[in-house]
Amino acid sequence: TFGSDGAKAERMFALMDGFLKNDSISLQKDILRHVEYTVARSRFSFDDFEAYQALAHSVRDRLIERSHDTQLYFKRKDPKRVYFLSLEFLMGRSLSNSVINLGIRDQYADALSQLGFEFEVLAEQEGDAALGNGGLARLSACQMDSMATLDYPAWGYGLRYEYGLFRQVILDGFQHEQPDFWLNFGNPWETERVHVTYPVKFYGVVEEENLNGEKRNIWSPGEVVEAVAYDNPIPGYGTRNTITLRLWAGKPSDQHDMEAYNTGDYINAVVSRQKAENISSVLYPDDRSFQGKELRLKQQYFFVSASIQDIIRRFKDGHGNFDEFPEKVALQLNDTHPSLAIAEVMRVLVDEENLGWNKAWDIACKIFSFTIHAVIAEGLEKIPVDLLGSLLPRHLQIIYDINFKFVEELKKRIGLDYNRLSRMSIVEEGSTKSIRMANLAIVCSHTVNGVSNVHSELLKTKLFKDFYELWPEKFQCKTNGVTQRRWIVVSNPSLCALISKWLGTEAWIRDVDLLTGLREYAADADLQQEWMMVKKVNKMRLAEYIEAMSGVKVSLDAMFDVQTKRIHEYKRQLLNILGIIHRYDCIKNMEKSQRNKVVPRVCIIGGKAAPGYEIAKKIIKLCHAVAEKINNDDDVGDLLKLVFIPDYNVSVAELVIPGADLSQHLSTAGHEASGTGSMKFLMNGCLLLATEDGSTVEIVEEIGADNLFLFGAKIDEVPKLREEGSAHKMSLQCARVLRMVRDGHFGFKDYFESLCDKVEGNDFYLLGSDFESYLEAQAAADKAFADPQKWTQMSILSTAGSGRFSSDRTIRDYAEKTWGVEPCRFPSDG
Ligand code: Z15
Repeated sequence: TFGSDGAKAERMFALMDGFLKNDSISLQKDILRHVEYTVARSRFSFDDFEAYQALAHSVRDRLIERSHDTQLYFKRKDPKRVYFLSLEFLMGRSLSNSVINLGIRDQYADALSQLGFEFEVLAEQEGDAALGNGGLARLSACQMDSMATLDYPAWGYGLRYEYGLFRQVILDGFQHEQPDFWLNFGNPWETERVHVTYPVKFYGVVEEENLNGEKRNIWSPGEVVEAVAYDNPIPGYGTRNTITLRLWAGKPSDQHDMEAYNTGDYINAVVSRQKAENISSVLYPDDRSFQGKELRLKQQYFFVSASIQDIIRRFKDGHGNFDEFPEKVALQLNDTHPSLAIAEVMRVLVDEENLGWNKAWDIACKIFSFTIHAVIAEGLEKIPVDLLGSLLPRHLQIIYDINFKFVEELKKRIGLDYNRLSRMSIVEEGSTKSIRMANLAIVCSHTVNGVSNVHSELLKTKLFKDFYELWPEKFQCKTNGVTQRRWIVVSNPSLCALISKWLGTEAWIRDVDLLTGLREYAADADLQQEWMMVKKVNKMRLAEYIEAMSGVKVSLDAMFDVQTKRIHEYKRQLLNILGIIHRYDCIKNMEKSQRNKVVPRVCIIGGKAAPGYEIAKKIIKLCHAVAEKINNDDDVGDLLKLVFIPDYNVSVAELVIPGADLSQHLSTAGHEASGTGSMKFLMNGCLLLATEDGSTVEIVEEIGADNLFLFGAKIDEVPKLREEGSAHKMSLQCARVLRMVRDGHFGFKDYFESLCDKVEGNDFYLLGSDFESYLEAQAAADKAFADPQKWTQMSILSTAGSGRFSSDRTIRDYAEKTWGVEPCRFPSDG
């Protein structure tokens, strides 16, 4: 197989030492070699950060080895591959996750301790890769872990932002944003692929040409930017398979702006080359609000175009005929953000591969599937036609053509129902004519899915009712899940050990349904004792962190009550804060002799507000103002503390979630598509206090309504409550706490006025009407916490019932029912 190069290949093979070894001495040698030659420090003098870098590079070597094996194996077997396209991936740290998935964490820990280092301490040196905002982005990361672990021949594709999600800094209780220049000290996990580059074109004009009697559309771009691949290995657990997350960065192209050089404007030409790098420079920090900005559209097309070129190149390497394309390629669109991929595939197949429209469309319709994360129509992306037409003139034409043919077809199916036709059209007419990206994605995808049962139903009955009636068979549900590798094994090692001990196996790390085995011991006094100990240890870690961050000392006997997620009105952090004010008010007004009956609480809130989201920023300030008052009130002491954890991100979550007793998921029913934070808390034996929204409905099915604290209006009650208006349904208690805020009890009364107005005005998110029920659920939680046996049993049953919420289940479901891909496992698990 080496042809004339056989001799050369043999020689090279003889020079290889075989696979890297994982015994203590080999690991130590490797780490020190990297200290000396990669980090370029003397092995007699290096600090923790340099030790981390060397350590990471030694892990990277092992990952690269496995990636090579995996890719060669995939190439030989040539299975159908799935390509997961997402503009956001929240990977967090990689070190611990990698060594655990490689199965060599303990070996590394031993090797390091002999060198005088502690693995955990070095792991803390790593910064987060925060190339995403919130739930959608962390979901992508969890799903990558599951695709690798389940041996699917999968690739992730995204954008290599130089600035990840902003760092949140709190000054005087106000959020400030600081840039996250995360590549500052290098990124040991990625590999730059200097020859995996593609030109990506923008602007310019399209001209129709007549080539031998055939009409062809020729796009002459006005700007070309080069996309360079950066590969990030994703190791599976309990398998040698290691797949790739390929992220694209913008680099100036030699074709970039030839004109400028020719006209002698050398300096400006060089400066303008720099602009190419801007495309991938910064992540948009807005969770679910689109703005129609040109740079954002450029980012979307840039990563889509490079990915499609890469996928087609891989296909052509071994296949000559595009008829086979749908048997070899599945493309998953993570929300509408990558949906220009549809127009791009059509452009390549029609304009460059000359397949003809009908054949190209037939192929496109067989390869795409589409996940919707949005809940409300306002959350859907609409691209102004002017913007699209200037940036991507040929794509706009293609989308018009797709729409023309779709609408013609639709007329045949439903007749001339113009209202419905205009609702379903990909093109929205109106003051600003625009492209409805979700409609485009639905028209072309063979499968469209929501992310929880209730969300999927909502898509069928409300948001995309017209499409559901036309194509009922396209609509599926794929309830989200999270990976137990990161959210138990990496982040909660003590719980991990305890579970394995009681189940007598570690098999649940790959086969999470085995967790149900804990149910039979839920009432066992010994397990309960050990379970409480684990929680205590995790609370201790969290308490230390809280003290270091905020100076507040908290009692380990208190219930640790956590709400951490992006700040959004619909997530109702404000309801939580109003509840805390109420609790404070009750303690203040209580007879001193009664205070020993109060269940002590540490209320923990964390999350980022989008930089332009004023109300969310006010909520953060209110939280700090209330905390200031409560935490310094000697009357209250340990009975109530409120702390805001700044800069909530993946690695902070890994610390906070295992230490939580109770977690709150307060979205107004019908607004949270799924929610994935709740699943992480559930896995860690944390009890939920929640509305019956998104995936919570399914959590109740798994663990039973008596193992969590539900409250509030149900999804179908919400519209009626809104109609009724607010005046009569606001509870007295709610009015009272709002009064306190308005009266300046916590200072800044003018600043908080608009928050109070919202609740006392039309109260769209129904804080007023849910308040009483919320307080009842809180009281039930207090009561349960006062009975440690009962609480611990509920906690064990939460973990035991969390199996359904593993991303392994979700991914297997996608693979079998949506993508039609099968596992392709490298033989040997070494
Ligand atoms: C995002 O994080 C989510 C939805 C969106 O439309 C955007 Cl733009 C970002 C979240 C949902 O709000 C959350 O309920 C869901 O669990 C998550 O996506 C993953 O599906």
